[in-house]
Amino acid sequence: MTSKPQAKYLHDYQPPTHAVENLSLTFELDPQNTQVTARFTLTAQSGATSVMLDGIELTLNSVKVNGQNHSDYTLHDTGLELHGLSPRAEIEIVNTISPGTNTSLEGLYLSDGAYCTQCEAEGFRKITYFLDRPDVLTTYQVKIIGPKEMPYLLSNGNKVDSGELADGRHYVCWEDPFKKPSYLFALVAGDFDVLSDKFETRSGRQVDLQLFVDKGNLSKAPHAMTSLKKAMAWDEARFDLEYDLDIYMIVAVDFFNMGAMENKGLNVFNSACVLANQETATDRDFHVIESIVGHEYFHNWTGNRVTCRDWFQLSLKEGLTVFRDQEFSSDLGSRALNRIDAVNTVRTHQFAEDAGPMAHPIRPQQVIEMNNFYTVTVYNKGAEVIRMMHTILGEAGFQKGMKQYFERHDGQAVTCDDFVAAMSDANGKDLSQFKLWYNQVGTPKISARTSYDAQQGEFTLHLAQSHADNDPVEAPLHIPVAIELLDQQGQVIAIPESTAKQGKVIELTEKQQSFVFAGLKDEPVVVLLEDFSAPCTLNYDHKQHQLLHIAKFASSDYARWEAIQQLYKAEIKSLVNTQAFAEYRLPESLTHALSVLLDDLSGDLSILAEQFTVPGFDALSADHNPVPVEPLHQAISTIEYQIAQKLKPVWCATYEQLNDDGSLSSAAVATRTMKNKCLFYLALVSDSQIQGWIQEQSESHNMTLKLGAIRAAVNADHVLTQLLLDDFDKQWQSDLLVMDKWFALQASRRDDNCLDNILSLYSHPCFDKANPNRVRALIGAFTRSNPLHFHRNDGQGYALLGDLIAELNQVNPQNASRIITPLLSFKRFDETRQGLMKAQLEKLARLPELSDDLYEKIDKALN
Ligand code: B3K
Ligand code: ZN
Repeated sequence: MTSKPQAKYLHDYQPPTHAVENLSLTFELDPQNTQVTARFTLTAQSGATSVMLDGIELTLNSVKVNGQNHSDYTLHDTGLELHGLSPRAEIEIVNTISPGTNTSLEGLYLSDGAYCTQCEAEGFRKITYFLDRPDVLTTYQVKIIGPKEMPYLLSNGNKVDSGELADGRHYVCWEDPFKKPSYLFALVAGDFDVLSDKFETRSGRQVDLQLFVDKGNLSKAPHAMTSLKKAMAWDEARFDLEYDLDIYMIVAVDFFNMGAMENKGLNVFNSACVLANQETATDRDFHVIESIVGHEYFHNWTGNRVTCRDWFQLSLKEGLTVFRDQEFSSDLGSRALNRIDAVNTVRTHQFAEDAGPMAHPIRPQQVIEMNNFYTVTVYNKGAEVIRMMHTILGEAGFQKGMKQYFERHDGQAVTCDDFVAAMSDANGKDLSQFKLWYNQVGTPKISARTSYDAQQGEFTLHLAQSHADNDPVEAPLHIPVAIELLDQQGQVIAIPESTAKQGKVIELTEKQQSFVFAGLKDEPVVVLLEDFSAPCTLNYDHKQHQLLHIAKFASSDYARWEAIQQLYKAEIKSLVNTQAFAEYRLPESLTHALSVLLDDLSGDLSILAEQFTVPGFDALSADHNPVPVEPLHQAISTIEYQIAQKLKPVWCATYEQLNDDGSLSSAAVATRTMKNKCLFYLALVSDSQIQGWIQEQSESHNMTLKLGAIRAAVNADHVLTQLLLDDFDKQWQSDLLVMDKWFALQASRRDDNCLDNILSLYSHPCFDKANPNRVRALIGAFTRSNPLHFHRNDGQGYALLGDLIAELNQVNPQNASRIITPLLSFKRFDETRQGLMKAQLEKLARLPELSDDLYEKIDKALN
């Protein structure tokens, strides 16, 4: 029986016993038997004579210290402990690894025959014995020896040598002049098509840009390259940050556990986050690619030049870099749309994490498996925390803080406290209360009450904040609350700077606080938590007429969208209560407001489409305890049907008017978004004309339109569904990334045959359980977009997921651990479902070789 995995604690942090001077690595590549030779000099920091080098699943061949064979060591399961070291010791270690059998996609592995690495967080220890921790920084020299069939042998930094070897192999040497931690190391070897370009930095340096893709995919590479150049220019313009090496490489591989990895000078990307042309990728894919390419590039400063002292500080680089990529997307595209997107992610997924067994602060205090903490909390709530600082300090103040941060910490491994200190010192602003955001757990709640004194013309806003039950922090948080006051005519009422910064932002710092607005003629309508200025839930009894007023008059697209969301939510909630689905009619006031929106197609059609997006099952389920699975689903469907039916003539007329020019301009993208929205509703009330539209649009050469049509059919369980899916399958079997869209569509089908269909797709020629993209497409889509079948009360949906997790436990622990999430929150469901979900978790808990990744989550959920 193996021992229980042990947690590591932030409060146990100890600085490293040794510093490392230059690491030289030689790789002799072989699928089963890659030899790694590591040479480095250790300098003891505090008189230590032993060092513990991390290493797992390695075969040790030899150890030398100061040129002599060294046998004074202890080999542990998790590392190599060298004893009897002089204060300065030259180490040489030779070990072997087997990339060809490494299915965990961590360390060195093969993706479709190409070698690649993934080291963050702790994958370097699967390559060689080393101080695999982010606060040990050193320069790297890498020599890669490989077969000639692999013309590209890549690593970080600059290429300094290459040549042929007598045995028919060849080699390439790389040097990275910037000190880096081991998690930023990368190696790639294979045969690729390459897209090359150049970027001239603001100071006039020429940077070579190279994008490596699987053979035959060159036509899908230009968008990622353009995105990279945009990101480089944007970081100079907005953050005054320039690229530092002479070369920047991106490699796309299909076997990858996440989106991408910011290895210094050599990013490795999931092919899904690189490859796109309009025939194979949707407008959404194009957007996501741009933002991820940006995100990884921005890490070069926020993450690589200044890195994390320890993994508990992950949000230092991730929260900040997500904030930066969100700003990039917002500056390049629509700010409101990007905000809506970010807010949806936080409210749907992060709030759920906050309310479940894996709830943790953005700076976790304890961790068993670090890979489990690349979460929506660390990333997206982390970005909200950075955004709040930006809101409090303003753009100029925030930039001053960033400058201070780089001046102090370039080349260092630091903490979240260091970041906040830089912000605070640069602005002379006390952020000590603000720092509580790094410790608090769960979603804070703001309750608002208002009163109006007609005689005095005074409007008072009473705010109270409270913590979630699972929050160890009790003291009040420093919360920026953005507001807007609208008069009866819909005009924005100016708020003096003394009450609200920039006329908008009030700072809530106490448990309860009241804010008075004087000199008013009538009672205003108040917009609260405008732009989602803090990651909190808001409790305020907005009346329907007030929400309609906001939806019509608020100055921001975001606030108008939010008001409509609240209106939908209120309808759904009351429908879940009454369950009078058959008799339900959309209220006239709401129907009218919606049809008025559709009258004007001259604005941003993407935002218009968002206004017609009814909140989904996952977003709404948080409002109920237990989650009323069937009624909630039926309530959403009923509202959607009503929107379709009551506005059918308007949807038809709108659909017929909309024509995009086939480009990727934001106007064309918006037109396609709106066209798809029309078809989504129209499919629910189909007639022969609409059927014709669906058929015709499904034949489009533009993937956004094609998929929009098929999705509409699948959602409506339209008669065309099977036919369209079969055609798609026939057309796209040679393109796995496109087939992922098809798998996701299949997984969202709600007909009775749904589960058998998913099981049969496991043997589809394009499906492969070892590939995270395929699993995410089929199973991720099933658990996310098919609540009715996933939460079937016969437990078969849970069993389908449980069985797959059991299979993946050993194959790919990270992926298994990612897809288990929906089972963890069993407490939110009725007793029957709770029992069934728990049974799956208990079954998994009994697996003979349960990975640490799964252990941590299951243990937290069950105990
Ligand atoms: N830093 C990587 C994620 C690493 C995940 C390790 N399990 C990508 C990113 O956030 O940019
Ligand atoms: Zn990142």
